[in-house]
Amino acid sequence: ASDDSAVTLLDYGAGNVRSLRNAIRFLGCEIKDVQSPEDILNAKRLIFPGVGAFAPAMDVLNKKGLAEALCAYIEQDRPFLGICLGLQLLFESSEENGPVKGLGLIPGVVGRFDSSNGCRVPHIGWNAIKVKKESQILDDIGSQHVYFVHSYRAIPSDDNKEWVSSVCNYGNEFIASVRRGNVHAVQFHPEKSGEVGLSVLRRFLYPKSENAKVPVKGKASKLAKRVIACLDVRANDKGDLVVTKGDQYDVREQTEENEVRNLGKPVELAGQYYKDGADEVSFLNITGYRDFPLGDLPMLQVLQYASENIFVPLTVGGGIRDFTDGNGRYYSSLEVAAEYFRSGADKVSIGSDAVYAAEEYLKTKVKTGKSSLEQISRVYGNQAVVVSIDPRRVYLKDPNDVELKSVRVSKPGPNGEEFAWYQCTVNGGREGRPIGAYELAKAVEELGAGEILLNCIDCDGQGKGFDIDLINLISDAVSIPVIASSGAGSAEHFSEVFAKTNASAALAAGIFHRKEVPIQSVKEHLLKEGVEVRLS
Ligand code: 1PR
Repeated sequence: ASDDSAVTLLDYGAGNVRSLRNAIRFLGCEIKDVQSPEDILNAKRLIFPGVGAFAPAMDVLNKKGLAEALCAYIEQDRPFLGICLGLQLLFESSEENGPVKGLGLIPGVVGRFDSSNGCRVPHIGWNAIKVKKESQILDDIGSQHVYFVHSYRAIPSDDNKEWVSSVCNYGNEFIASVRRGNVHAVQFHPEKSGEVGLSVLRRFLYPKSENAKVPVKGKASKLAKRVIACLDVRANDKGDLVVTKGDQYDVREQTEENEVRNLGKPVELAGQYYKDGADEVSFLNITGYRDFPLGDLPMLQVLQYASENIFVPLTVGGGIRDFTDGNGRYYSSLEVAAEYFRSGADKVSIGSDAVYAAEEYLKTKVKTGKSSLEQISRVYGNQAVVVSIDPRRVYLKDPNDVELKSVRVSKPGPNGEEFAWYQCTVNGGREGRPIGAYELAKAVEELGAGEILLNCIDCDGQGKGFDIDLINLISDAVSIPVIASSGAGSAEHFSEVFAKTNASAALAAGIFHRKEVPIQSVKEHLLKEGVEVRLS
């Protein structure tokens, strides 16, 4: 690519910007990284993806002299695109661990979403936005949904109205984008917003190729319910990484050879799900609990290849914990997560290690800050950390038989039991632990989880529908988003889970792998049932 197609990226090293790099390269641009304030002043086009928290970001900008260069660049009305925190930093200040002073270019204070009005925080997922004025990069966005992930937001006011180019609704109205001349910033993630997001980036990167036109007017939508495709990945007996799928977590065929069930190649299948309209794709490295994932390079390669062509969020789980390898080299869970992020993950998912951390926390009532969950959440933000729960139903005749939270089940157990508690397991469901899914969910929320992936071993692979009792128990217990998982057998199961519970997303594996129900038909069914969904 010629120098003309180069874009300057201000990556101050606080987290994962691989997704954005992938998207820029996919669109044919070369990337120059900012090393010094001069690089900002010499940029032809500058993209500023904010990651991490407000205060440390401002700190780095100030210490490296970048804040001043950034303000000068913007004051000169040169082509600029801020993303997420890259929008928030333009404001006067933020309440995030603050008040903390921002760059002060736009009047207003960035505040936290209010979870007291029933909105789950972080705000994670897809909304349509309302374009307020001709804004060039958003001109063909119309009522298509874009992907947000944040806990803080700026709100429109008389003082900043000359800047506000679009707004969105989550509890209250907040600023989805700003624009003045050549300076743009968006609260959503264009690099994770599928084709529509790529088109926003393209309009910024190639302004001349797009004729100015009258914006397609859309209106802000409710947060869409997400449909997530999940790929359980492991090596088969020949050593090839395959997408597998269990019945109640047993992934071996019921044949004489007892081989690992093989449902396809991870990169191919994930790419297909992106094209089919999955709102997110998750990879679970299901033998991560016993095989160290950094030794498992193919898994990192899967992630690298998949992320080059998938422009919706990618979550990766399996094996996130502290580890000492055969040579005595110690790896912290933070290093494992960092490697996943570097390879293209937008979020990581922690299973077993979160159970141990929650047990410890409930026992001591002390947050040590040392668990993988706490450390990763502190460095990358809680929106980047999912806790995956693998509970198994334990029926009870009398709810007083256990001290853990139980529920009255909608279908009685095999011996007519009317109650059950949900026991957490570790190591791929192999070991039951003395903690319930309810207790775990509340504890991990306090320890810094941003989202819960709620499986159910009893329902996994059965195609009989999600465990509504369990999903209600957990989604009512926490104020972070809950992803319902395990048991989807038809499009109706998705509308059922959204009608009967407050789940923010529903995940399925088997029906998608076996091509029984296409993702698109799940979306169309949900739309027919009046559920807000993103259609790609
Ligand atoms: O404990 O941090 O190493 O993480 C291991 C991760 O791997 C956990 O997230 C755990 O859920 C997952 N895992 C471990 N063993 C298995 C297994 O199946 N043997 N898979 C496993 C979990 C459940 C879902 C599945 C849904 C939907 N699989 O991922 O995709 O149940 O399936 P369905 O739609 O076909 O019913 P750690």
